[in-house]
Amino acid sequence: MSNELILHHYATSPFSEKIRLILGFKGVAWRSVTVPPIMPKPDVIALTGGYRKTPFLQIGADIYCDTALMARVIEAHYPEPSLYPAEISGMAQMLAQWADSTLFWTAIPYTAQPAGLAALFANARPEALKAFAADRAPFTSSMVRQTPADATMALHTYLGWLEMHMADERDFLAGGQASIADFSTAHCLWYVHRAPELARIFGGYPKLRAWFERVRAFGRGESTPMTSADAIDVAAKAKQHAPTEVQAGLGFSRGDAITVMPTDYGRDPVAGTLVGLTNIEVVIEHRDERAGTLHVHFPRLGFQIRKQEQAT
Ligand SMILES: N[C@@H](CCC(=O)N[C@@H](CS)C(=O)NCC(=O)O)C(=O)O
Repeated sequence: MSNELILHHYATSPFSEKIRLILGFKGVAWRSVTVPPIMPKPDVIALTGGYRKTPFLQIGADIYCDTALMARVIEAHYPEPSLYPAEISGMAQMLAQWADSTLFWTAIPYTAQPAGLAALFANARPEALKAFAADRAPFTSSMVRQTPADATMALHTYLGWLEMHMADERDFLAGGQASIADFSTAHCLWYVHRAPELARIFGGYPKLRAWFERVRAFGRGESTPMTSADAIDVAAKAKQHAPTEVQAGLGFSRGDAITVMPTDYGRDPVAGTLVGLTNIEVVIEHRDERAGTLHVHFPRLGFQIRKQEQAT
């Protein structure tokens, strides 16, 4: 079926865990394509046109990059239960943005301490570890990495804030109902949890621990494996794309040759022809020999758009 959700991800990726838990929350069946955690990723690039981050979502010949947009797309296809309940949606999205950036970039360096690396890469060969480090160095070169001391202090601070926030016995972070805030926060803590020695940091935060178990209980939905070659074939055989619009007054016109680039890290510009632009998403058309004509969607927020002649 060409409208099935195909998640391109790998098991140890925290942002992938965010989407897997959302699919569990929604009770959705999905197809699972495992992507390489480091470059080269020829089948990923064939579909995304150059975006290398993990995960991304494919529906036919539409490719959705970045979990902020993927969550919205999943919500549009499966509205219930909502990730954005009306009365808490503003707070939930602000919390989610904080978690996906600040909390995530505290959990990662906290877990990169020797005890964390020993647990997370227990079965990795030394060459694989070296290749991973070499891959991630340029990927995060635009950032100041926290030292273990910085990250431990910051993580304690943030866990303390979250614990205080739950002092009113709320079940979920933005209120009585689950929302996007819970999934954005949970994937960061999930990553730390995978390193048992470092996960002891959660000991002093009982309400947060109980909340984490509530979110984990949503599960990950029902998935069936698919090869990347089959996913490319699905794209090539798709007959149409999701409808898009280029709204007036947003600085660009349909057909412009543009690049789209994340503004935080992994700043690889993706080039294509503009086919969709709103305050929510920017969509480019990209052609690939194997996958055919794809529409690659990015969130507007957190991405820079430039006309190709301006891009350097
Ligand atoms: N803002 C992105 C962040 C995604 C991200 O940083 N993913 C990590 C893995 S969890 C990544 O791409 N690592 C490098 C890679 O997989 O090639 C999102 O929400 O999807």
